[in-house]
Amino acid sequence: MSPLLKLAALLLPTAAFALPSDLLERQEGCTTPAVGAFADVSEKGLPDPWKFASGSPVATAADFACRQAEMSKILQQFVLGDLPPPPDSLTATMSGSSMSLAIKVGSNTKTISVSITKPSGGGTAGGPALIAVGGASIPVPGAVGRIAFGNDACAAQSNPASHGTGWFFDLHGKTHSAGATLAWAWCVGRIIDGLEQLGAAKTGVDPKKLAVTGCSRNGKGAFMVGAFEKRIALVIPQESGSGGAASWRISDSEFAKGKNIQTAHQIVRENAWFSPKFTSYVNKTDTIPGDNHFLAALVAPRGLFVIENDIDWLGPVSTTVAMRAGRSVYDALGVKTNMGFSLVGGHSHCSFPSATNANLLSFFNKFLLGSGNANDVDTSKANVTLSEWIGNWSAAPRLAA
Ligand code: MCU
Repeated sequence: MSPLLKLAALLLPTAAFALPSDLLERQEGCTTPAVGAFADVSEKGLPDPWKFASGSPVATAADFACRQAEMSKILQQFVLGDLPPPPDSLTATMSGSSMSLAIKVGSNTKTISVSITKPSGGGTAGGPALIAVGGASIPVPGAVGRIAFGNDACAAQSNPASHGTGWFFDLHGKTHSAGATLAWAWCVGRIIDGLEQLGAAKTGVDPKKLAVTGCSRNGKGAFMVGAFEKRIALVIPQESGSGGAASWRISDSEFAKGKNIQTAHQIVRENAWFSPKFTSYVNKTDTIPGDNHFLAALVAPRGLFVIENDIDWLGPVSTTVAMRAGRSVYDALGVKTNMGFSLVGGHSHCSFPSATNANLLSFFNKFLLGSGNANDVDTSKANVTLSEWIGNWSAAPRLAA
């Protein structure tokens, strides 16, 4: 912790938390435990978004913003690894359709280039654009530009041993705790820094009108980018399954029932998507004081359209429960339709079903193109009992987003 944060923590009231002051951080107007300071729990159900780790209730919109800071840190501590602060310096230049970013962290430097297809008709104010994590497999309205994010170059996803490879790790060190999906969120943040620095007249893009998408492993990434990078207006994770829209706990429960479903204990043996810190929790996911409905709660109240499939491996029951739990958070914020959950099966992995076109378009229209309302979307036919998983939550407050 920086000396300034330490001083702030010392000066702030700590009564709500039974933690030593050096384990508290002042952030976004809140005093929250630091990453590393959260205790293990023993919770079969999904952790309650309406209760702080200290046990205090989340009663106001300001409380919820603070709980979001906690949820972010919990996921970092147990699953994702640490999200570093912005770099020490970043210099962006534009040449044709290519944006170059010279980035410095400590004594490490890296220059990367990003390809931008400018939106049509944006004028000097710029237009909306979709950041595609490794590519997009959804229909995109013509007026929306494209930004290609080469996520594998930022943090590799070949196998568990590829942790530490990529320009994120060149800047932060090979042993940095971030798993690939969180590293991608940091790298996308640098693309947005570049867009902001250059301005719409040069890039053609309005940085306040950004969406992110990706499918499957890159859908996990799109969800993480949206959850940890607040400058994204619309988040569209597609068929992210385990580690994305699915809940670790519910996937374990489905596995115990004999389903062919991806679990935490399998996923860390397959790839480097999550932090090495996660490994000690993959056989006891009920001790983590968070789960993946927190991802939706972190995107809230911004636009979120979660696309899933009925493929067993992705966990249709798990994604349906976790994302309905997420929608209940949006509901409490008075913006239920800002989040849609679309599980339409009967098609191959990452092929977009045309039956979903109109619902997806309603999200582009509302959050990027400024017209109309998002449709009220919950299309899953999975047979689930939400109360089994969130029945122990405190009564949701009514908060204005
Ligand atoms: C759903 O995303 C992954 C899945 O987590 C992996 O287990 C599997 O190997 O690959 C999926 C994927 O990325 O497919 C393209």
